[in-house]
Amino acid sequence: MENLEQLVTQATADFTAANELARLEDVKAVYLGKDGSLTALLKGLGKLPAEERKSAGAAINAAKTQIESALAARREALRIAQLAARLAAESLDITLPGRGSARGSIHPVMRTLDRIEQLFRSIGFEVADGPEIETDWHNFTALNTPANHPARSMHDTFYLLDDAGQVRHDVLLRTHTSPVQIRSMLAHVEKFRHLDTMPEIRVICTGRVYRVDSDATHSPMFHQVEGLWVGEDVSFADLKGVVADFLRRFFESDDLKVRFRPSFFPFTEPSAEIDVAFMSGPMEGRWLEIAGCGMVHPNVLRFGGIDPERYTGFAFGMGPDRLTMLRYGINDLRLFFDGDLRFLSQFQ
Ligand code: 2U9
Repeated sequence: MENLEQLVTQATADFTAANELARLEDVKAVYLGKDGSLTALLKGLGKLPAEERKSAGAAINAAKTQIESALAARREALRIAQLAARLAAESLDITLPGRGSARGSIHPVMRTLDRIEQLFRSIGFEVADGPEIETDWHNFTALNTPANHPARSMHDTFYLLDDAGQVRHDVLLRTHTSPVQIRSMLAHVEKFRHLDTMPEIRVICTGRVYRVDSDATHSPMFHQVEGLWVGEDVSFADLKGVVADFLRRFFESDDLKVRFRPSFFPFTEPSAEIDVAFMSGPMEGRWLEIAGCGMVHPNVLRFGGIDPERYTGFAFGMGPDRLTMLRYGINDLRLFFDGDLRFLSQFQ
């Protein structure tokens, strides 16, 4: 019996000495485990004379109960201590001031697009948009781009794949916003089919376009703005006036020089490249290529459902990414697409 009391005392002391739950489980095995001392005592009962067995069994079981409750008490104490330590370590100071939420800002290229749309709306243009996944017909055929033209190759254009992973040559990521103009012409003609003379088309479209190209000055996704004006007496002189006036207003520079250099595009004839020169500032006196333009090719008018014998039109296209770089003095196109807040937050 004395042994049993000692055992209980020793077990309780050992439990108290265990400072972690894992250690406590090890100590428990020493007393209550398969090879533990209490288990051994219980097993030894069979060897006792029958008259001693009952009282010895009762005493061992009483000791076992005491050890088990000492273990449970220690377990609970350790659990509470552990919880207290966690609460202390992970405590929140709810009196600290909040971090606040940062204000977002409009992306510089989107600012340019908004500004361009606003300037053209002010002279009676509508703003149209259309799908970024286009048909080969709307993107190339209707724009008078011949079947063997390099722009149609997979080196230059992203084509979509079919379910079997094969390239589909009839669906692509639009390479310019021109298909939106084709859609605008077709919709306009349809809308005014009942009239003898259709009202003028004056439309610009802005949006994302895609080409297989990537370096410091080319991104596989970039933005375009295109304009189209079709009517009965629309001339190259109108084109020059509209574009030069737009550029002077866009750059807020009345003395901006604008020149038109002959060029070639499949969708316009005649065609021109547009250059500008600033009369002051860091770019003073340097001619910079800024846009392209021309009179809409008769084939393109026809694809748009318009009679080229009766109507003429001009079109122009420009890159708002480049316009934004010039307006804000940005030298690397990739800054627009990196998502670096140190750059973007300068346009609050
Ligand atoms: C239709 C008919 C004609 C749009 C045009 C250009 C010339 C041009 C470039 C400027 C910078 C593309 O982003 S860029 O590299 N664009 O030079 N775009 S004429 O001509 C059209 C459009 C639609 C129906």
